[in-house]
Amino acid sequence: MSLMYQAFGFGPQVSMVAPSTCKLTEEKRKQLCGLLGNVELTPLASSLTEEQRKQLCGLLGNVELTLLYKASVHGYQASAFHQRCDRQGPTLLVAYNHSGYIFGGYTSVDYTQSGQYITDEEAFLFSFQGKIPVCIKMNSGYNARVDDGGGPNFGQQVYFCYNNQPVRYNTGASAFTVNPTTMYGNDTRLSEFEVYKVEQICAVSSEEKPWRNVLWKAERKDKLMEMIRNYKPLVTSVSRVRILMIGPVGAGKSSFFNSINSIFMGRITSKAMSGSAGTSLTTQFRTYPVKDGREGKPLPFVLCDTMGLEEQTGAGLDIEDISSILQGRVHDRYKFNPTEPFQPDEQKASKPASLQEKIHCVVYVIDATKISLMSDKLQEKLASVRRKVNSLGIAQIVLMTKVDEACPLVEKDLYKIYLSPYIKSKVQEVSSRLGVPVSCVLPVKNYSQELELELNCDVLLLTALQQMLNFADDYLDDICPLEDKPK
Ligand SMILES: Nc1nc2c(ncn2[C@@H]2O[C@H](COP(=O)(O)OP(=O)(O)O)[C@@H](O)[C@H]2O)c(=O)[nH]1
Ligand SMILES: [Mg+2]
Repeated sequence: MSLMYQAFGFGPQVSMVAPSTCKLTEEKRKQLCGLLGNVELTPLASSLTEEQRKQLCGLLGNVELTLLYKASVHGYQASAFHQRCDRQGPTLLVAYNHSGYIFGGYTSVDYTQSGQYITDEEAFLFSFQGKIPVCIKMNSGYNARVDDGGGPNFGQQVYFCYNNQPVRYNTGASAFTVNPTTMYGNDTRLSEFEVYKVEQICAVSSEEKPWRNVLWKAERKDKLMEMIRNYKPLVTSVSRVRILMIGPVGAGKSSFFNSINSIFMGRITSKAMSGSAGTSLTTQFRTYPVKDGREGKPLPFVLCDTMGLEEQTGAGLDIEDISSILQGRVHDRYKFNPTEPFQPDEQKASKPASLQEKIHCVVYVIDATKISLMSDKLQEKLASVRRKVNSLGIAQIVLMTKVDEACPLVEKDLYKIYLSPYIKSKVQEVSSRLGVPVSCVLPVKNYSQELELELNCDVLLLTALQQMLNFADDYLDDICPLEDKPK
């Protein structure tokens, strides 16, 4: 981070970009003050810790933050803000309140007091939830802000320095889906407010090395599709491996199936109903085979879609239902009753299901934007599912969806996913919350609003699917070590 020096006694700010600790000797400092007259140089110090700064930079890519304005030094007046922050390019605002919340927002467009409405698709709000900033993207079709002489605002909804007051929240506006309690503990009294200039660093630094290697090429996509087409489950009695997707409502289970189906169909499809209803939209147990193109053969896997895992007991999928599914007792289109667990058919229950009908790989589908907000109840429910799956020895993977919504850098360029320290921290967080190794967490972006396939999206989704097939093989190998293996 650069250090800015504030020259008291002078009108304009005297800024000297220097390393984050002051390296001026006392003698040099005196010499410089001599050039400026009777002034004192005090460094404008950031209130962010090094860790918080890194986390925020992680949301923005390879950037440098330079502190332009600090309310405790320059005053809470909108005019003081504009004097230092107008025409500075992209800026990041960071507010600190008396309840200990750190929150703010980013805009990629200059402040100029033009009086215009500003569209800025890159704008977002954030709030630290524990050590990690959670990003709140702007809802589509809204203006990011009005560029007037007042204090900075986001969607005319969250205002900083409003009427020279620390912060104000306007409940009438809806550009951002903000919960003031989660975002800042409903406490509008700021203890500090800072604005940073955000500059991209062009030089390739050592941090530019991806933390996982992916070949973002059409050949790689073709190769993955070929490997999946030609895959044969390790045990001959199983013709297609069954992959069960489990996760909260809205995590992207149905969308994952739709995305994989789209890739093999060569166009966007939406066979499984997906949507954003609050409670489970999928209430049936569905097993979805995927065909290799319109007239093609069925591929060697079946994706099983369940209704959501809701945190309350008596709602959503129950642990007993999951156990029945894992053991292959639930048929396609079985309609779950959230208040009553699955009742097996008497006759069928007497003979155990064949290995072909059982689940061979369990995929926990988790929304990357919700990890930090995961309730203890949901975490406990997932832990009990995991205990059950563990006891049956079934392979498990975490599919971390919505990486585009979680990180603006990734939204812009999906291929930067493994350069994003933010996504890396999310992968680590979900790994520790669910108790699965980091290597078993696969971040993806499902197709959600696109009309055409995108290469990078496909590569990521196919890599995840291929890993599921590998894991299913490990399970089959483990339970049938002596069975006939296909050549
Ligand atoms: N931006 C984005 N949206 C997604 C992604 N995956 C799912 N969605 C959206 O999230 C919502 C819920 O998805 P859905 O598949 O119905 O979740 P389910 O309840 O787990 O089956 C839908 O509006 C999807 O379009 C993703 O990776 N990125
Ligand atoms: Mg669904």
